[in-house]
Amino acid sequence: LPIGIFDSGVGGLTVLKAVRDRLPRESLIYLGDTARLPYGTKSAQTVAAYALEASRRLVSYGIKLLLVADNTSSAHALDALRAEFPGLPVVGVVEPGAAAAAAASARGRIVVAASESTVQAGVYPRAILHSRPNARVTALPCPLFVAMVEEGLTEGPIAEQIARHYLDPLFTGPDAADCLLSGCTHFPALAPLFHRLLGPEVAVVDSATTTAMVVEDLLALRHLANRGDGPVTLRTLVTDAPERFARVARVFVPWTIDPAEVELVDLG
Ligand code: DGN
Repeated sequence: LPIGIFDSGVGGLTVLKAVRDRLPRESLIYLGDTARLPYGTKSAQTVAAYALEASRRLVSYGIKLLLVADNTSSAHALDALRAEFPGLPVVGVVEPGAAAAAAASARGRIVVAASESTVQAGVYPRAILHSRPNARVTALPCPLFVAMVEEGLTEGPIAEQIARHYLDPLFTGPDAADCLLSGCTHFPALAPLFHRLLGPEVAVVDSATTTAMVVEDLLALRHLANRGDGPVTLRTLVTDAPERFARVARVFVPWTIDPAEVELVDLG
């Protein structure tokens, strides 16, 4: 069976890429709920309801593990998803991302850049403090980064100005933070810009790689890893606008997605 990867849209491809790199023998099925994005500005209840609906569809195709690549859904819907699908391993991106930041930060001054809804949930500070109790964590809503990345503005004067608007207040002065965690699927695309603006002293981390490691460990633990050498498949489903999905995907993954191969599904 494949691993099911759920996201609110296209940004979850950053997580899909990390899983593909780490687990090249696993088949994957990705569902991006492009009809209802963005989740990042919606209420906890709405996000949880959407995530449940989309995940039910993924589960109906037959999957061995559900990976919630969307930070906002990981923040609001993980418990509901685990209750809905008992026996199915469900992995989110918040815990792995928090672990990566807790490990990478020199002095424990951590900024988590995320969607408004993820920040409101308070999940990242909680998870980071769990593994590093004396850390000082600021969760920072950065909604403009999402549109910026989808427009392909990952470098240049506009991107730089917006990044400075969000980050300068927290990364300057004697009390400056020393670690920036991307708590949103889109922000790894901005890592080169973050590195350039913040300098070598600041660790820039995201959850994609650590999430792929958690998936690998869990598959091994449950004896679910694919040992055969049969064909490896990648299916991509969206709830709206396959052409836009394929076009915007270029910001997130180095391979080309043929819009004709992106399947349109109706969750209604
Ligand atoms: N995929 C969302 C997240 O990781 O929070 C970002 C996009 C959005 O819904 N704003």
